[in-house]
Amino acid sequence: MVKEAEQITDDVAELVASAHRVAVLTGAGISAESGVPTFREAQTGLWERFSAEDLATVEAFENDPALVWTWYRWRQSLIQAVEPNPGHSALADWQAQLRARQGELSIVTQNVDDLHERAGAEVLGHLHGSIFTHRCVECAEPAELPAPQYNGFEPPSDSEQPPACLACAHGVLRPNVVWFGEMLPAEAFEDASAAIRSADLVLVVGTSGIVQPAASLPLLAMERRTPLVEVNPEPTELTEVMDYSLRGPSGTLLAQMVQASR
Ligand code: BJW
Repeated sequence: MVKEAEQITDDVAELVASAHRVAVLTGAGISAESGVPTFREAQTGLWERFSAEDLATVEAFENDPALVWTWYRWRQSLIQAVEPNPGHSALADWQAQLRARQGELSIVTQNVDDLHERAGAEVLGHLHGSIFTHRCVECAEPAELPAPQYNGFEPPSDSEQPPACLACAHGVLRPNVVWFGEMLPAEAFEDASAAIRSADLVLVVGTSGIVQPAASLPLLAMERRTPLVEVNPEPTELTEVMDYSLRGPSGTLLAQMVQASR
């Protein structure tokens, strides 16, 4: 039976206060309060006829490289234009506190942004890659690019072609993200599994729990009956396996949790 609450309850405060090894899986919702759209929101501008799921595929990039490339370059500029929010900061503070007591808080994120890092946290793994690095579709050679010249707050009216790879001259560049149908980085997935298996508290923050295999990671907590706590304003695909579901924005609820951990 899931216990739902709009603020942290005494039960959750006790779990937080006694936890020494915490594992946190984050999704797009933790960056929503910074102004980064989640994946279930309608797209705007050049992409208004497409869902994020239509665009985040190899097929979409092969069919219309400029459309998909520009989507990523524009999202990169948006992420660079926004700041971490109190949810990112709370996790960074809690991680620092636990480390000072020889504990650990491991952050595993599905997000391709760098807002956890910019809040001062160390991220154990980016399961779906990073929007800031690029590689050739043919030879996989990494490539350095200048920052995109878009205004992150207004989608551009024209698309641009992805640049050619200078290393092999056959392929074009793509973002180092994981599209549907592609494998997740093995090391990040294994590290995430190990962190969840060895945690004494697992938090699932701001994810719809729709996208596999990341959405199955929290289930590993059930092997040792480790308490599972969800932080999300809405019910998700994972709600029924949770011990507690806190219904509200992560900026508010994670700040309450870090207070309770002191
Ligand atoms: C707030 C908030 C606030 C709002 N505070 N919260 C098993 C069954 C069925 C299908 C599959 C399966 N296994 C694999 C698949 C296929 C597929 C899949 O999962 N499909 C589903 C659609 C069903 N998975 C894959 O293809 C994966 N690869 C794979 O499995 O490889 C093995 C394989 C290879 C070949 C053949 C077969 C298997 C790869 C998945 C890659 C996902 N990539 C993306 C794009 C990354 C690049 C980019 O950013 O563009 O990752 S898709 C997108 O979804 C992105 C996200 O990381 C990911 C998860 O989304 P997330 O974070 O949950 O966001 P939202 O928007 O869904 O939810 C936001 C939440 O925030 C909501 O709940 C809000 O309520 C909440 N919220 N405000 C807190 N203030």
